[in-house]
This record gives sequence, C-alpha cells and structure tokens, in this order.
Amino acid sequence: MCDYSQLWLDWKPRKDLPPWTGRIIGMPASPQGKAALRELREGLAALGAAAKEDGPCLRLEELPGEGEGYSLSFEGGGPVLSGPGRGLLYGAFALLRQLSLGESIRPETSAPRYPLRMLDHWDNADGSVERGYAGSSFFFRGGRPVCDARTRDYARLLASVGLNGCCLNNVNVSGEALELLTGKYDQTLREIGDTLEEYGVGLWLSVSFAAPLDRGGLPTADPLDPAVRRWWGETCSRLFRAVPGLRGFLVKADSEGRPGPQTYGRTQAEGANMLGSAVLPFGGRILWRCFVYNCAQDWRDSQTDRARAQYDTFAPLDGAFADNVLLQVKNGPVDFQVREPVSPLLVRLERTKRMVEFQLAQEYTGQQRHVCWLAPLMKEVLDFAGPAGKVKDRADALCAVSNTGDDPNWTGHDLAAANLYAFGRLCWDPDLEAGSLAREWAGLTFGPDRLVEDTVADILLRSREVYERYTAPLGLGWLCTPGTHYGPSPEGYEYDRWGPSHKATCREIGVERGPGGTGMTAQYGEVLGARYGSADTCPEELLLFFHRLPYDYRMKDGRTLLQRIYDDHFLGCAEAEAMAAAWDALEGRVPEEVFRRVRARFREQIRSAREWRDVVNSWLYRLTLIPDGKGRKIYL
Ligand code: GCV
Repeated sequence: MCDYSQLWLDWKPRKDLPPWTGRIIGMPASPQGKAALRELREGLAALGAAAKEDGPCLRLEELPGEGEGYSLSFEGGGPVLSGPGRGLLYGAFALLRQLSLGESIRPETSAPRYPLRMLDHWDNADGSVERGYAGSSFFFRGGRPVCDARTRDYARLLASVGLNGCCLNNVNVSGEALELLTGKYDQTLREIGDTLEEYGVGLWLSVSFAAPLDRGGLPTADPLDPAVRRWWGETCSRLFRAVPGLRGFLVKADSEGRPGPQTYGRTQAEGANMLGSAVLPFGGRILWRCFVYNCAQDWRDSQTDRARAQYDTFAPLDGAFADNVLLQVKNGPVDFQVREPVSPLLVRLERTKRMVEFQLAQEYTGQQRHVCWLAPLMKEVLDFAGPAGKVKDRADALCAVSNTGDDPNWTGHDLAAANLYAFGRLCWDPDLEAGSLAREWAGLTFGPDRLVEDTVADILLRSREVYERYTAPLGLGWLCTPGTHYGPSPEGYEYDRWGPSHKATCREIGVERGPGGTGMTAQYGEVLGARYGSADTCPEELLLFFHRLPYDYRMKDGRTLLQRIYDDHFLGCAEAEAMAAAWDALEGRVPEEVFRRVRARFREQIRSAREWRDVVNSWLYRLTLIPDGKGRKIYL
C-alpha cells in the first residue's frame, strides 16, 4: 500500500465512457510509448472501462523521432492516437484527463509551446529542502540520492501535466551534494535518470562554480584557466556517459555568497560559456541564473537598488552567451514577492536565450499554510508585453522551484498541488485560462461534484489577491520576518544588508525608482519606463514598488494611500475568513482526511492574516498617527 497520494492521477470511475475505452491496440516500442500504453491500460480500467475483445478500440500508432507532439483522429468508430513515444505519452494523459472530466473526445493535434519545461528542486543531500514546506526530500534520504517507487510516481505526475525536466538538487550546492559530480553516486543518478526518462523527464543537476577547487584539488576555479577547463571537460565526459538521462547543469553563481566568475574578474558570460563548452560534446546545456545582486548593502546607501541589479549585470552581455546557455530569470526583478513587476530582463534581452523562473514553493506567499494559487501571477507574467513582444512569445523555456516534498499529499497544503498542476499545463500551453485550469484541477482531484468544483475554483482564483491584501498591498513587498519569510515584521528588513526596504517615515513610504530616484524604470525602455516612471500612470498594484509617496496621496478612487492600505488589510482578512467558511461547507463532499487537513491550514491562515492586518496597520498608525477613516480598531 502506497503511503502517498497520486494527486490528480487518482482516476475516479465514470459511467459515461465511450465504447472504445474497453480495447486498446498498438504496441509502442520506445520506453515512453510503452509508458503511454501502460498508463492508458491502468487509467482506463480505473475510470471503469470494461475490457473487450472486439468492437471499437483506441489505436496507438508510434511514429519515429523524439518529438513531443501528438495527434488524435477518428477511424472506424474509435480514436487513433499517433506520435513519437513522447508524444504518445502526453496524448495518453490528455485522453485520460478529458475522459475523467467527462469532456467529449475530439480530433486534435497538440504540441508543447516550450521545448524545456522543468521543475527545480532545492533539495539538499541531507534530505532537507531549502524553502520546502511539504516535508523532506524524496530524492535524497540518509545523506544520499535515492531512486525508488516515488521517483517513478513523481515522473508520472510531471509527464501527466507535460513537464519534461527536473533538477534534482538545491542551487546552493553544499556538503555531500558536491559529490554528485565526482562519480560517487553515478549509479544512483543513472537509475534516477533512467526512471525519469521513461516518462520523458530529463535529469539536471545544480553544480557549484567552485567545484574545481572543492573537489578537483585545483588552486582556482577561474573559467579561463586551462586546468579548470580541462577539469570540467573530464568531469562531464565521465558523468554524461555514466548518466545517460543527464541533460545539463543549473548554476547559481556570484549570488548570495555563492562562488562565481566575478571572483576572477571574469564576466557572467565567460563563466557560463566555459561550462557550456564542457557540456556541449554531450548535447548538454547550462541554465545560468541571473539572481546576481549585492547582498551586503549598507541601508544608508540610497543609490544601490537591488531591483536594478540583475538587469545592470546581464543586459550589457546580451548576445555574449553561447547557444547552449540559457539565462534563468526570476519572474520579477527582486525575489518572488506576491506582486512585482515583470523582470525587465525578460522583455529587453534581444539575443540571449532565456527561461522564466517561477517559484511554486510558497516562500513569500504563505508557505503552503495559506492558499495562494499562482496561476494568475504566472499568466500575468507570460502575457506581459514588452517593447519586442509578450514574455510568453519571447521565452525559450519555463521553470519553477518545486513545491513538493515527501508529505503524503506531496505539497503540504492539499490545495497547493493546484500550483504544480497549473504550472505544467501553462508550460504546455500558456494561453490556457486560469479559470479553466482551476476547474480542471478541482474536477480531476475531487471528482465530478459541481459544488466542490465551483467552491474550490473560486477559492483558488481569489486567493492570490486575498493574500496580497493582508500582507503587502500596492507592490510594497518585504514586510515579512527576515530569514523565515513567514509572518509580519514591517521593519525586519529595514536596516538589513539584504537590501529591500520601504524607508517608511511618518510622512512617506516606498522607494522611488522613477527618473527622480534610482532610475530603475528606465530599464523597461521608453514606453513602459514612462508609464512606470510616473505615479499618475503607474498601475496602482505596483505603486509602492516604483514610487515613494506621502500617506495622503490620492488613489484613483479618492481614498488616501494610507486608507487604502488599512482597508486592504481589513478586506483581505475578511476574505480569508470567507474562503475558510466556503471550504467548511464542503464537509462530507471531499475525502475526510483532505477536508480536515485543509480546514486546519485555513485556521492557521486566518490566525496569520489577522496578525498581518494588526501588525501592519498598527505599525503605520503609530508612525503616522493618522487614524482609520472608518473608525475600526487598528492597534494590537
Ligand atoms: C536557494 C531567495 C531564497 C533563498 C534561495 C534564493 C535563490 O533568496 O530565500 O533560499 O536560495 O532566493 O533563489 O537562489
């Protein structure tokens, strides 16, 4: 008996299955094609299809190649699913999904929008997960990597939503994880790689830029040093042969104390390209993170703006990166806040391959104790239009920091699984609507029950704005407790070396990033820069990200800025209570265990939301001595 759930792959019986679901013909030969057949056999049986010897059938037709698309047509009363092995696998999951949701099966052709769609794990070799809120790692146990039944079930989950890559270990590489490069774990890595590969998921490893020093016995990690280049070449030559499923490396360099090319006076491009050439002979790629900023700031220094840093470092290097290097760019210019503008790098790079990085692990968005469904945020980023087009049309790949762990429900909060689901589906098709994704996930997870579907979809769709209101409205961000990033501490980061700060006084709040301030708005180019650069034209939800304003600044609806902040905290808190009540009404309609777990998390969300409301509102009241216009109690 398995001690963890299968999430949305727990197919529920249906009575309305078409007759062809009882018979499958076709014998795919590739590992992924075989997996498709197995999934269909098991999935259709679970959906309640009665096996038949003759009559209409589903036919699988495997085509040669590594492509990922599939097509579904109808012939003789039954569908024909055709495509290369990988395509068959995605087509099989699509068929099962549609049948499970009671949708009619229609002819279609489908292919993923991005060639690389991956999850990054921040799993450490000791089994802990950095910013993990769903238990321990299932990739590392007892200080070493493991490959077991859960590895395979995880690969199934990823494939079922169209994901095809997975980076096993934390970008902050330390301790035993450094041995992943040395040969000590080649056998296990090979098993993991093969298991993932069966479901079309490529294996990636995070590596330390200082590995030649730490594990190679060299005196330097200078990317232009011939001995360093030789060491990486030899290491890759062994590793890629030993682990055929390996696709490349993810690198966090010159970031938050991690080693990088800057130490040797080299550029990010020189560092990334050196690794690019080491993996090139094996068809490998380098994912190079752009999260480079000064994390040792003096709070009195008003010129250094962390929000500027990534663009300032990487934009001048546009075009200098090798073809097999992709820049991994966080969705916003600072760090995964509930609301940030889109990173200017994502819209301004012209000649560099880039992948958008989202964070499903809810580090700043309630740590999987609060519901915060991120599909609307992801859609907002993907649909954002810069001078050269929309982010979704200019991105070469998408990735997200995984929100999974070894908890029985994978994601800690049962509703957080909807984040993983939506991310995968948006990687396949960024044009999907958040509303239909919410319903899809609810339908697959809880079965056909209109009230459950409506309620869950409504909770998911509201949740991000609710969280935003009671934590950090108007793009302020960073009012959280330093270090843990859970709960309110409005002055916590104020005099801190990590940089983000609101510089609130009794008169004004926010950092001025327009032309009269740090000038960050110019990074967006002329049109967007002008829009963001003036408080009059800046979208209100980002007002305090870009501007420093007095508390009596008039919002578009006539309220003062301060009144709006007070109101948002009261409203967000009341909305969290309403979402919890809506969930309570589902008692008896969703599995008892899930009902209780989610109810317990909602209780914590309400407690925490009230704390946020009271701490932030009291802090501003004490600073400004301006009371709430509606006469509510705002102090603790
Ligand atoms: C993996 C934030 C997190 C860190 C994380 C870092 C990153 O700063 O707090 O835990 O480190 O982002 O993305 O590299």
